[in-house]
Amino acid sequence: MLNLLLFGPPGSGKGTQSELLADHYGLEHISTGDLLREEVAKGTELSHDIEALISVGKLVPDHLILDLLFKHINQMGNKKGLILDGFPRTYRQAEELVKEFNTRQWPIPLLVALDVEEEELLQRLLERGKISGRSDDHEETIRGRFKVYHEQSEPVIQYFKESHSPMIEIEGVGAIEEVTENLVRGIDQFISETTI
Ligand code: B4P
Repeated sequence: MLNLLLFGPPGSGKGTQSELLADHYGLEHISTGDLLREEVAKGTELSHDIEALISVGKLVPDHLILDLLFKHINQMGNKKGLILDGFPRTYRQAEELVKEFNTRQWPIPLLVALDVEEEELLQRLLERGKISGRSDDHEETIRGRFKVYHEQSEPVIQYFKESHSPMIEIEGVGAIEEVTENLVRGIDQFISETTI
């Protein structure tokens, strides 16, 4: 079983690259952002609270995302592995993820960190905002999402270091296909050095 986590700041290409990598390795792609947007679209009890948080660039509470994600995973059939996109986004989510995967006796996912500088991220998200219709793709919210990333999501890297969990960093700038090639090269090298 191969499990991957695509990690990086907003707009770093987590969603874009996760889809391509899911095809390449035959993995199940799960985006927590998409799960939340589906929840909002369903108009469930939680929709209003979720949308209120997303639209100002804040993270939804850990217990909510953990519940949503593991319910989704439980409903899946047998898979070759998972690619998680946008999760974990806090230290606590990382701890719970490792705990849960250990309980299931699944390999701890390889964290793949995409490295892209902030000015490029801002341009990409402003560009996406022209067509996405997403409530969080405008400048003020994007800047707020960068702050949330530094304060709440970067500690995930610290958790992976402390727990000696597998991690690689990949340059995320360049044409989409070039970034995919960099990712495949890094992941293949990890696979060749590990018994999965
Ligand atoms: P996400 O949906 O995960 O949004 P994102 O970080 O903006 O997306 P991503 O990095 O995937 O960017 P993409 O590939 O699309 O989260 C949205 C919100 O949901 C969060 O702010 C939070 O409120 C909530 N949430 C989600 N998960 C959560 C969790 N675990 N806990 C709590 N809250 C959570 O790329 C962006 C753009 O760049 C696209 O237009 C793409 O075409 C373009 N692009 C990609 N690669 C490119 C390249 N190489 N060159 C040029 N453009 C490129």
